[in-house]
Amino acid sequence: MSNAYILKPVAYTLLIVAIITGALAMWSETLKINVSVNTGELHWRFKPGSEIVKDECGTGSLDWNATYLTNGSVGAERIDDAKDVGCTSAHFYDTDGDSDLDTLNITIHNGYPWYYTHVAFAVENDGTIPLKIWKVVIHGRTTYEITSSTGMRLDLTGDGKPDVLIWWGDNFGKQLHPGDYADISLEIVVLQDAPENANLTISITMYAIQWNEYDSAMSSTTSPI
Ligand SMILES: [Ca+2]
Ligand SMILES: [Ca+2]
Ligand SMILES: [Ca+2]
Repeated sequence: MSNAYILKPVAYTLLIVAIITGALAMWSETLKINVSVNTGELHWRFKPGSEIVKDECGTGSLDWNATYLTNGSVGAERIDDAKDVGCTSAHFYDTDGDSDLDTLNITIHNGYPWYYTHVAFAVENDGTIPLKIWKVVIHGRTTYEITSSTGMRLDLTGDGKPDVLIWWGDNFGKQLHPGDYADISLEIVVLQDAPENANLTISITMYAIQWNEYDSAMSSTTSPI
């Protein structure tokens, strides 16, 4: 038997062993991915101390008369025989105890037809997500804009005749980043058909929406005014 004949099967055997050994010795290393989603908070509130009332109660302010309403225009003046018989109060409240002011109560005391008042305030984003001022629901009516030329006439007694008129400063669609705030104001006029000795209440709810949903939300809605 020659040496060449003997070595040949040995060489095959070594080769096979080498392959098996290589597979067993292959190193490996793993990478892990942990997914954690921490959501932010969409939150806004009335800015403390921001309320400004034109004919504030207790100040002795002469009343304002909605003289220009005969032309359908916003605004008022103090007529020559102006008196201080009506007044307006506006106060913020935290109704759910979370330390954020969520409600603004506006009360007109001893109002009468053509009595005019103006209330300004600020809303601020105290959350962590940018938001846009979306819509407002006034006495059950949803609107996304109130033009200064028309305002919104409200029948608060249910007799089909409007009792008050509201104009709203148009900040709808304004974007507020966390920490930002925006000034908003509304004007209220008592109309001729308002009843005497009545306690009329207007409920107003404002809505904010996350900034990136505003366009799609608006595309599916139309303003009633
Ligand atoms: Ca007054
Ligand atoms: Ca609150
Ligand atoms: Ca009415």
